[in-house]
Amino acid sequence: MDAHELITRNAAEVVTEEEIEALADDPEGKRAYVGYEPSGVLHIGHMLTANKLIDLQEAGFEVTVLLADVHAYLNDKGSFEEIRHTAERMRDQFIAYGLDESNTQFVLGSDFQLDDDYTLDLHALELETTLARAERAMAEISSGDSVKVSQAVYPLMQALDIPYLGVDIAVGGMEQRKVHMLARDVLPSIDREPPTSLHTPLIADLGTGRGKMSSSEGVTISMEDSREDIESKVNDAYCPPTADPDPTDDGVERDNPVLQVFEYHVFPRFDAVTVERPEEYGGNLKYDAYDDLEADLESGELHPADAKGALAEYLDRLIAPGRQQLAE
Ligand code: IYR
Repeated sequence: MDAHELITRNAAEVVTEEEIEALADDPEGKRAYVGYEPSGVLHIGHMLTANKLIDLQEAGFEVTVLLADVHAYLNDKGSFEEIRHTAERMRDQFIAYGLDESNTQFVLGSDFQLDDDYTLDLHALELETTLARAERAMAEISSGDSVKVSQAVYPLMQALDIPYLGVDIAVGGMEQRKVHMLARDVLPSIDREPPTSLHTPLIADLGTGRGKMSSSEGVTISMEDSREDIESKVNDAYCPPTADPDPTDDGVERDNPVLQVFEYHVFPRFDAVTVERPEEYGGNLKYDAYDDLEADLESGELHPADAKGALAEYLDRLIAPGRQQLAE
């Protein structure tokens, strides 16, 4: 797979395509980053952007993981002390998950976000941005219903992180896109380049196929799940045998989260996937590419129960190093 394919595979959006092409032409020494609010335990949502960082490392990029402690604090995720503690645990889990340690720089937000220059640049961005724009940027990120001043500062700090970390690409889930668009608009006002960004898709809730999977609501998979936890969550997952025939009772279209997890988590990390089946049901199936598995599920050749069995097995392999590390 060439650098451009590695960089863009499974991305929901890149901004802009021309900028990504230029980076793909010469990835050596370029740097990409994702920021994570340290809260709770590493889960499948974090793992999706981590997969993209692994792709970027393979393409020749260097990687920064921002453990955004100040952002977590501004987003009401606990005391500074608790957040710091979680950040340390997350760092170890990212390495266990498969980020190349020799090529990953972990940075705590508070290591640079409290410096004088950063603070003054932040105030300059505050002057450039309306409250309404900041609020819109935070629509899919902020916790809690009422808008606090801290949530208006948050996206401006996220924008400023990009030049301060000296990165060439900002990576995030689609819920981060409005912050990155804000960054493109406001950073030139302080003589900084508009940043290039790459967004990963949002995966539906495992249990219902609706909305997006997160640690706070619905069913998710975390780096602390036991094999039994994974098996039972995957077993109960929404997985219609064919493409959703009709939008459901409430008119909200559903995705197939089992297929999504195969596409965005399993195939990027394994060369091939074997679905084990007893001989009497046709024997094992081996897939080199996601599309073939999807086609078989939709044609009925592959039964959802067999697909789920394989999914639990591969998820368990991805998560086992994190679980083991936790036990140490
Ligand atoms: N907004 C992210 C956390 C975050 C991301 C980046 I990229 C930053 O520079 C700072 C914070 C979240 O929702 O987890």
